Amino acid sequence: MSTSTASHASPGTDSPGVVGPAVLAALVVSAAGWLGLQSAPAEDDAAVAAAPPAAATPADLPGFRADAWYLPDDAQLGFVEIPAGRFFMGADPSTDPEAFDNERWSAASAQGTVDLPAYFIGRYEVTVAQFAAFATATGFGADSQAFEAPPDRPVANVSWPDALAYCRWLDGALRSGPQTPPALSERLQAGWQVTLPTEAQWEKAARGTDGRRYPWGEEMRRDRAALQNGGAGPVGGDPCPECPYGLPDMSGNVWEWTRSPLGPYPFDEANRGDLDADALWVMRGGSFTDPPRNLRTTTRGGADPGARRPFIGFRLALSPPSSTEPPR
Ligand SMILES: [Ca+2]
Repeated sequence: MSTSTASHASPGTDSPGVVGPAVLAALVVSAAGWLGLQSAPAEDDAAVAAAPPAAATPADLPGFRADAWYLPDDAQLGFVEIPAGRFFMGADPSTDPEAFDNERWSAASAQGTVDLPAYFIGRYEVTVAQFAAFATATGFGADSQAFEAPPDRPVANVSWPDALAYCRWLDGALRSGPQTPPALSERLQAGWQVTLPTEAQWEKAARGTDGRRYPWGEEMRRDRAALQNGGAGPVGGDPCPECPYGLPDMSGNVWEWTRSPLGPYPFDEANRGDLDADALWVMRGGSFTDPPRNLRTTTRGGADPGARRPFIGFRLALSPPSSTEPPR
C-alpha cells in the first residue's frame, strides 16, 4: 500500500476535505471554502510501537466490560442490528444547499436508493480502552498518541490499516471468547465478520430510511454532537434519542474510517478498492474540529490510508458474508 507523499486531488471540485500524508497540510481545503486544520502533525510513522499505558485499560470502566475487550456492557456487546432494506443515499443539492458535489448520485438522480442486507454496527466509536486492549494483547505498534486520551474517548491517531488490524483481532477474539453472546457467535460461525462498515452501511446507520440530513433530523443541533471544540468527548456523551437506531456520535466527535474507497457515486458495493493504488478511503461524520456542514449524514471525507490524525477514529461493523470480501 502506498503512503507516498504524492499530492492527492479532491475527487470533485467541491468535496469536504481530503487528508493526505502528514507532510502536507492536514486537510486539503475544498473549493467551497471549508478550512480544515492548518498545522500538520509529525510524520505518520514517527511515534509508533508504543505500549499502551496501564491507565488505558482500567480494571473498571463504567458502561463497558473490562472482561470483554472493553466492549459496551449490553446484551450484544454494543453491536446494534440495522434491519435489511432500502434507504436513500446521497444528497440533492437542489434541496440541500450545503450538499457537496460528490454527494450527488448521478447526473440524472440527486439521491440513490441502496438495498442492504441486515448488518450490525457499533453503538459507539471504538474507544481508547478497546484499542489499548488490542495493542496490549498483540504488541501491535500503535502511535503513542492513540493512548493519550482517557479510556472512554474514541481512539484516534489510528490509520486505516490500524483500524482494520483491530477489527481482525476482535473478530478472532469474539470467535474464541466465552464472553461472546450466542447471537453473535452464531453469526460469526455462519461467516459474518467484524470489520469496518462500508460507506453505505455507515450512512444507513446514521440517517435511517427517510433521507434525513443529520442523524437526529433536518436541522443542526449542537446538543446532539461534539463539534467545533477542543477535543473529542467520551463516546456516547451526546445521546441521540431521535436518531433512527439511537447511535450517538455518528455526527461529530471523530471522523470514522469506512471500508470503502473514495470514488464517484453511484455507490458500488462491489468496489473494494485497490490497496496497491494510491486510493483514498472514505471517512464519515465529521469531527470535533468541523463545522456543521461536515456533520451531515451524506458528507464524504477522504483520507490517505496511512494518515493518523487526532480527529479520525472508527466504528465497528458486523457484516454478513455477502459484503465482507476484503479489498483487492
Ligand atoms: Ca463520529
